[in-house]
Amino acid sequence: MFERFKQKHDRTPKGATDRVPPGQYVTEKFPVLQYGSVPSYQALEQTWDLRVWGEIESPQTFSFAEFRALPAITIKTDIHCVTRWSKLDTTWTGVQFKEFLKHIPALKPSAKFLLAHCEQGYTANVPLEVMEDDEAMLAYKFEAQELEPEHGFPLRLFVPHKYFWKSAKWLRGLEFLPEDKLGFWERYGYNNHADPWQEERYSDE
Ligand SMILES: Nc1nc2c(c(=O)[nH]1)N[C@H]1C(S)=C(S)[C@@H](COP(=O)(O)O)O[C@H]1N2
Ligand SMILES: [Mo]
Repeated sequence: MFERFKQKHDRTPKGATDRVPPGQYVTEKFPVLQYGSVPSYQALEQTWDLRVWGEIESPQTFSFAEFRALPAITIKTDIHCVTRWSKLDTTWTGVQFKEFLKHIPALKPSAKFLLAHCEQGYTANVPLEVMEDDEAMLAYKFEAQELEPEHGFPLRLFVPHKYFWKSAKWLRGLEFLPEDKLGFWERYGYNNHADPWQEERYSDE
């Protein structure tokens, strides 16, 4: 019994157990996971933009340059994938979601949920309440480098307090909704709340 406990915990860096949610193991690697293929872009100013619409005074579109001109922050935090890997002390740069809201038309009082729209139709839903978190952001750098294409270049949602599928890669749109609407994995049986500390992995749990 003790041996099994020890083996399990030996894979975790010293002092980090309180940072590893139940059922997760720590990896130094950065696994790549997605449904579909990795998009590639030629000239971002022509081929990429970010649209915001829904429960907002008027829709808005950011070009690549406009988006990158927004004030950015860098944070260090841990990420947790539902496939059981966690990665500690990852550094991300981007626009904090709370800050982003200051640069778009006012949300209507009816705006309660966010649906992220990505290339190839991938979606992920998050309550706006969760996006108010200090660490929730629209991220474009990992460890001070531009995101790799397979990790979401040129922009991904970043919601580290939820399982990582909510951190939608290749972001193209943000839709503000009055009611929750399930995203891609949420429709396929994953838990809508997706809190790693509660082990909310699947919807029937
Ligand atoms: N657009 C898009 N974003 C996505 C996915 C996807 O299939 N498409 N997969 C999600 C899942 S299941 C995980 S675990 C993380 C993985 O991010 P990574 O490949 O950078 O580790 O991306 C999430 N974002
Ligand atoms: Mo995932």
